[in-house]
Amino acid sequence: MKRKEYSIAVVGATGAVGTEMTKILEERDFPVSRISLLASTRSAGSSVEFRNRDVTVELLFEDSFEEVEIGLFSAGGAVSEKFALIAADAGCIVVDNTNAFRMDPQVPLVVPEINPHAIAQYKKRGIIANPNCSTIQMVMVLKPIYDAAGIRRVVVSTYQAVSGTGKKAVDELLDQTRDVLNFQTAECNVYPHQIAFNCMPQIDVFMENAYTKEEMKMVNETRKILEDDLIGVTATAVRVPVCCSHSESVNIETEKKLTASDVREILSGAPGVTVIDDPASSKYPLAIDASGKDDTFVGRIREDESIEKGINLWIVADNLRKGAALNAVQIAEILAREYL
Ligand code: 25A
Ligand code: L14
Repeated sequence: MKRKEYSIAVVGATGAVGTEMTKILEERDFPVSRISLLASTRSAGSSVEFRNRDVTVELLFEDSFEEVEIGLFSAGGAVSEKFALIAADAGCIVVDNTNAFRMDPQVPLVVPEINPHAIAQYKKRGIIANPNCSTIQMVMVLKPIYDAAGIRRVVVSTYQAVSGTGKKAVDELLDQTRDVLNFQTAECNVYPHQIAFNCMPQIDVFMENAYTKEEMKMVNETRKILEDDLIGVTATAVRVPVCCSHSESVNIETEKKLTASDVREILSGAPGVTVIDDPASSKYPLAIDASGKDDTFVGRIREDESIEKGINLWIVADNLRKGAALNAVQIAEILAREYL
C-alpha cells in the first residue's frame, strides 16, 4: 500500500530556519505530496532545491494555505500572528517556530522526546508551538533528571549563536570580524553593539522586570513543557560570536540527591541526548562539533559542592536544527503518523 503523503507549506522558506526545514524534510524522507515555499517580496521568484527539483519561492498571501495540510512557520512573530490564524482557518495545521503562541493555554508547546502527548491539544486552535531554541536543548536534559529525582531550581547562563537572529546576523558577525582584522570600523545594523570579539548580555528586548524576553521565555516555557509551575528557573542569556549552536551552563538543584555518575547514567539512556564527558582528554560538547547534528550534547557533569543536592553541566545543540527546524519536523512526523 502506498503511504499517505501530505501537502506542506514552509513559511519563511529562505530564512536561516526555513532553509533548514526544507533540508530536514528531505533528509528524513517526510511523506510530501506537494511543497509550497513561501516568503516575502524580497525572495519570491527565487528558487530552492527540494528532492533534486527547483521549487519556486512564492509570495506569502491570504490564499496560500488552500489544500495545505501542515504549515511550518518561521518568518518572525508578526507574520505568524497574522498568517497562522488564516492558515488554521483554512484547515492547515500550523507548527509555529515563533514566540507568538507559545504561552497560549490553548496551544500545545512541544518537544517530541519530552511531551509528545501534548500534541493532541492541537485541535483547539489548529496550532502547535515550537519552543525557543535555548529552552528546547535545556529541557532535553532536564526532563530525564526531573523524572529520576525531581527538580527544585535551575540557574542557567546561555552562550547563544548569532544564527538564531537569522541570516543577516551571521553576515554581520562575518563582516565585522573581517573589518576589525583589517583595522576598519565595524558596522552595527542587527545588534545594538559590535558582536565580533565580544559577548553581549542581551537577547531580544528588555522587559519590565529587567530580564530580557529571551530569558523569560526560558523560565515560562520550561515550566509549561515540564508541566510543573513550581520549578524555579532563572536565566541570563548572552550572545557570543559563534555562527551556529547554542551552549548553556546549567546548575540544577534536585529534590533527591544524585551523584555525578547517577546523572551520567540517567542521561546516557535519554533519547536524543549524547553524553560527551571525558575531562582527562579534554572531551566535552563544543558548538562547532554540535553544528549539523541532531542530538543535544551534554558534558562537564559534576556535583555542585556548594549545596547538598546540586549538579552542574554544559549543554550544546544546533539551534537551527534541534532548536528549531528539526523539532518542528519531528512534531509534523508525529502529527502525520498519529493524528492525520
Ligand atoms: O519578527 P521577529 O519575531 O523578530 O523575527 C525576526 C527574525 O527571526 C528569524 C527570522 O530571520 C526573522 O526574520 N526567525 C524566525 N523564526 C525563528 C526561530 N524559530 C527565527 N530565528 C530563530 N529561531 P531569517 O532571516 O532567518 O528568516 C526570515 C524568513 O522569513 C521570511 N519573511 C520575513 N518577513 C516576511 C517573510 N515572509 C513572508 N512575509 C513576510 N512579511 C523571509 O523571507 C525569510 O524567509 P524574505 O524574502 O524577507 O527574506 C529572504 C532573504 O532576505 C534576507 N533578509 C532578511 N531580512 C532582510 C534581508 N535582506 C535585507 N533586509 C532585511 N531586512 C535574508 O537573509 C533572507 O535570506
Ligand atoms: O523566540 O535572536 O524563537 O537568537 C530565538 C532566537 C528569538 C530570537 C525565538 C535570537 C527566538 C532568537
